[in-house]
Amino acid sequence: MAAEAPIDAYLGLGGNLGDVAAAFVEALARLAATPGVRISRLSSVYRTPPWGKRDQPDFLNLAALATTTLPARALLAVCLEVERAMGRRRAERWGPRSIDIDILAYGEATIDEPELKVPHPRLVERAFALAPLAEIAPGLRVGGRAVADWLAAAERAGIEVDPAASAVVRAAGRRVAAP
Ligand code: GSY
Repeated sequence: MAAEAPIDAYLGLGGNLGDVAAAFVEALARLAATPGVRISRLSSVYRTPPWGKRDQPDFLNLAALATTTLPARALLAVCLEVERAMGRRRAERWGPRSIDIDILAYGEATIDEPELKVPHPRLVERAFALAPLAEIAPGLRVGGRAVADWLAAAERAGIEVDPAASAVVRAAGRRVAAP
């Protein structure tokens, strides 16, 4: 079932195993090839210290605007299928992973279901998700506050744009992203 009008959904991609920039490129191409999903904006790629479990490699993170006619649950199923198709490895909670695709926001909807909580429940505490999201949607309101304001209040030590990974994804993004 399609949503009535296109919705601006914001996805957070992250990973810290293998060639993460290449994984982002593949994931974005798979998302963009999905009927009802258009990747219309991409942030830079950020190198970010691991959150939760500290003794693991730095992550790369980016945010993507997916303009979609899919309902939120169908979009979640697409994200999980892309992760599965890419053979995501994740042995432990908060541990290293090759690719992670989270729905950070689905328009301004609030969804609280066992399998899907939107906005992402830990978004406002996670500078690694806020920094890329603020680049493409600074005014997006989450919990009554703009993303840029959440980021300004967040601890963002060690979070930096990765120019090389950003260039790789930006070049590929020109092929998959449709404004
Ligand atoms: O869903 C988030 C996966 N993840 C990350 C991440 O993407 N970036 C950083 N910096 N730390 C993380 N810890 C987990 S779990």
